[in-house]
Amino acid sequence: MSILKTQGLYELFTRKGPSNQRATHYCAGCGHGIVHKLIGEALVELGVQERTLFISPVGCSVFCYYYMNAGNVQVAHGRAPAVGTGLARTLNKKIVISYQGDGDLAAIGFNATFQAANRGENIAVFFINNGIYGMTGGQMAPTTLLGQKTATSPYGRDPLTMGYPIHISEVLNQLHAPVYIERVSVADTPRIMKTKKAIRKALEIQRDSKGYAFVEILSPCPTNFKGTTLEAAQFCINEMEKEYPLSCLRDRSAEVQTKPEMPPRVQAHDFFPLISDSNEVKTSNESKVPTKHFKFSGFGGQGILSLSHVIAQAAQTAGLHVSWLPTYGPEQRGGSAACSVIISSKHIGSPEVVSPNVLVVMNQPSYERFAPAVPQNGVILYDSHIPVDKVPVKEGVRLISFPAIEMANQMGVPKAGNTALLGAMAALDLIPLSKDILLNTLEKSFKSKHAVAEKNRLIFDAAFRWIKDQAK
Ligand SMILES: Cc1ncc(C[n+]2csc(CCOP(=O)(O)OP(=O)(O)O)c2C)c(N)n1
Repeated sequence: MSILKTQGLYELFTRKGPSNQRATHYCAGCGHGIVHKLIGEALVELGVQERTLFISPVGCSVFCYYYMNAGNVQVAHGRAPAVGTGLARTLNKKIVISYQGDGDLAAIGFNATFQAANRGENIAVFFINNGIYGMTGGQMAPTTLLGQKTATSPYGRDPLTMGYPIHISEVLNQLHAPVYIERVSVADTPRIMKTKKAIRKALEIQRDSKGYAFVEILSPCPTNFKGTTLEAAQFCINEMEKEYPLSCLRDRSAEVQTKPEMPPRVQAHDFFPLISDSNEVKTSNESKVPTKHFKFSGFGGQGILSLSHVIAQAAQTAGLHVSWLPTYGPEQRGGSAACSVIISSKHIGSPEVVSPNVLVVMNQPSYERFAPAVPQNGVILYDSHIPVDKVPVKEGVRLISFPAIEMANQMGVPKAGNTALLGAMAALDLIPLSKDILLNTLEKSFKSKHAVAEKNRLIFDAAFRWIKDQAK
């Protein structure tokens, strides 16, 4: 008798480490392997393998990406619904699978699950309920049965101190949006056949973009149930099913309509250059500028974020790729704010700026924090009040002192030190954009406050002239 190759899984499981393997890492009798096989087969049967993105969680199934022959993403513990939401919304016509254990889904990730279900995201969720944290050694999960002994409930789960098993399918069934919710099991062959149908249905719902589908799968964990494979399967049937009856709680797939595609305003390749067809970009003006990495930093309230925002918007207006990544402390006022901006005619991978070509700082702590990271040939534009001699910078870094705060004060708008810096940057040619685009964007940022806009324009001009005069 020959054993047929499972469809939808890789032939060899190419893993980091010594060798390629034909076996998965799962224990004998574990339900994960069976569910993988069923999903793989359904993807092939439905002809959707090429447009499927499989999200692996943290848990025993963390290595799903070694097995599933589809697009793969690995996410942080419990975050599959959040990442799935992003993928499903930006990649039209993609089938997004969120594969999660009960620790991952019902404990750390419960809120993300509940909210994604409530929004009716286009995701198929396969919830592997083995009543235990398998990967970490059999601790109690939200789904552990009353009286069940685990590593963290050695005398059995006691509802007085540990609460009751959570029925996730029933909880989600309170929500309006989900299209399909079914609880199945892989404890024996007839049950596996039903699970196959449920998996297929959830994937059909995704194929037709009909919304949220949730399949809970009771699954044996012989290692942590501390029994044989047969005993673990029997535990699923005889004990787990009493608490979690198998049933289809909801199927609205025949009534609901295909959801409209997301507007093209949000396109995947804007976020994921690595999975776009090519990294070549056609910007609207076809301009080619070298990629520039900026870091802006100062106290909250000094206008660092507005300054960087104007530059980012101006770059966008010029048809360039741009990223704007602010970071700030928890304080509403004061605290420090920093912002990474990247401008490029190519797609931008990560928005984080570690070694800025241009660092603009408005206070001493920011200088101390970021100046050492500026690489050779980089520029540091700093407000003149900052003592810079205590912190060494790399050789070949150009330090430019500019009295932005003083100038803004003298011109009667103390808050406009950021605008003065913008004028100085324009005069120093630190931004690969024309002065006109910068000024127009600055003006627009004040919306209808014409008087303020005018004052800021004057400050911009004064700063521009100041730099040019210095250069003479
Ligand atoms: C943020 C974070 N918290 C905790 C952990 C430890 N951890 C890894 S897997 C896991 C639980 C896995 O259980 P489950 O989701 O039920 O999957 P199973 O292993 O049983 O398939 C935990 C708590 C982690 N990796 N990351």
